[in-house]
Amino acid sequence: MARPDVVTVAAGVFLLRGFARDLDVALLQAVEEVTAISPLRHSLTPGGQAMSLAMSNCGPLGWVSSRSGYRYEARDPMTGQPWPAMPASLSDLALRAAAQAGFAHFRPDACLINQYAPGSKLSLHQDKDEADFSQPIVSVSLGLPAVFLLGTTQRRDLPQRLRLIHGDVLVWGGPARLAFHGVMTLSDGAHALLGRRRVNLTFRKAA
Ligand code: MD3
Ligand code: FE
Repeated sequence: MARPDVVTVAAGVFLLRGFARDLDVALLQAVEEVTAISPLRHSLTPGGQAMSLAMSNCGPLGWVSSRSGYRYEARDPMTGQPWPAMPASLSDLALRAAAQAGFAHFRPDACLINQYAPGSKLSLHQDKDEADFSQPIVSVSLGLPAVFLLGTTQRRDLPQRLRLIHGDVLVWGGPARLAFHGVMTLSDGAHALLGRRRVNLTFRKAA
């Protein structure tokens, strides 16, 4: 039975409204420290297109996209150096959010930072580059609101829409771990702290 402040959006998908809001300044500062070392960049898809969103990573492993495919790497291909360490403020938040949603002892080894400018989007996909699908994923939304698309494990099923705002945290696992999902084209706007962008932190146990 989920906690009263956890909304079950679908089987295995838990919404923690505003869970990260009080931490926003510290989270943004942590993101800035990471991206000063491993800058946000528009990676290429295997098809050779630059992604509309800009990404970086912190932690032992980072998710990388290039002409040769998708994979986790211990080093940033842009700098040749290991990814910056995951700040404790980030890993603690992910651990607490996962526990609140019923997933005890979540120790992410990868934090993907996605930055969306107005006009950026993320097409419907599954997260399946990780070793153990019994591990949940934690997603933290900061800045401009976004509409998430929440599908099922079958691409043909019509996804439901979910509006996420600054400070919202989504945890999914179990039957939803391999659900198709995406982010609709970001509308223009200005957020008081982040300005004209949305930043999403995705915490995963990749290895
Ligand atoms: C999965 N990023 O980088 S997770 C990704 O907003 C990615 O940038 C999202 O998907 C982003 O791979 C954050 C979005 C998400 C939302 C709901 C889901 C994934 C979901 C529901 C079920 C399964
Ligand atoms: Fe994803």
